[in-house]
Amino acid sequence: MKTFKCVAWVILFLLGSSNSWGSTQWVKAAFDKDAFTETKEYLLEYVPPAQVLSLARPLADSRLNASNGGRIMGVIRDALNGNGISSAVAEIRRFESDELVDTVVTDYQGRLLSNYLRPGRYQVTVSKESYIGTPQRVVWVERGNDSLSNASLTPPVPAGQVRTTLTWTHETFGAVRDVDSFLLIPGVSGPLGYRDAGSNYHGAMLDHDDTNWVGPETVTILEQRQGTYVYYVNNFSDRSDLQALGRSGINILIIAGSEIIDEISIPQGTGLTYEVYRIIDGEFVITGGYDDTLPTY
Ligand SMILES: [Ca+2]
Repeated sequence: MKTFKCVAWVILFLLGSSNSWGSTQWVKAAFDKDAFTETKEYLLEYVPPAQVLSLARPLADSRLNASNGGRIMGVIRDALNGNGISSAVAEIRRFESDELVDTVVTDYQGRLLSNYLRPGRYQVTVSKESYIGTPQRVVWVERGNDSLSNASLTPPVPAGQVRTTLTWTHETFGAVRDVDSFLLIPGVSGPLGYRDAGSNYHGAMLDHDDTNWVGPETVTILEQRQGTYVYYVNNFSDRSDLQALGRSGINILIIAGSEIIDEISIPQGTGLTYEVYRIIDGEFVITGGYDDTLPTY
């Protein structure tokens, strides 16, 4: 990140006429100093009274704006409690060349917003100290639009445990409001689901149930048993729309120790319930298919 040692004066102007100085918001700032031959534009986060929390980066390409570029936005949350993670770093690279074009730091609520980027395909990775970083995720940027890339981060998983995190998108993209995850456990008739969130259910736990878009929703197998586990997700809140689950941008990470052992996206299709994987006597099998016969209470 390029920094200035001194700034002669700062011009701040709000983005949009409806903004005011009474709340936290993103503002655009122009820095100017005699010693510098050009004026740079930065994004600042402003919290009254006049406290600048973070000074972000120079615009990747100041010729880009809403008329010829698009941005990547998202929220990064802790998989175990759903809280936003501040100061996580998202690196944005061109898909074709792997060139780093933007580096974004999340704000105190875990929100990220890139500079304007040329329309095209990008790879986004997110990292934060003491958490397992995300794998590269492909995001399409379109002219005049903000593309979404939400993610959850988890601390390393204790030895012998397996954690599955689920994130999705929000209403702007036609996503289901409340996606639920379920786990069938060997020798247990009813699945682990939202009814038992936060408690040890036959050696597994639904760490966090999100009911209002984005996620994360997280399941941890605390002690593996012989037999067959079945992990699946369900459209809880948009029951009349059998295509809604498949357009919810659902991303699933399976994590053991400090390794992401698989990443799965739910494809478009018809149904309320999608089976993601099974563990059969300790062996992972990615099954992947819509199956509305699976029990959801
Ligand atoms: Ca849920």
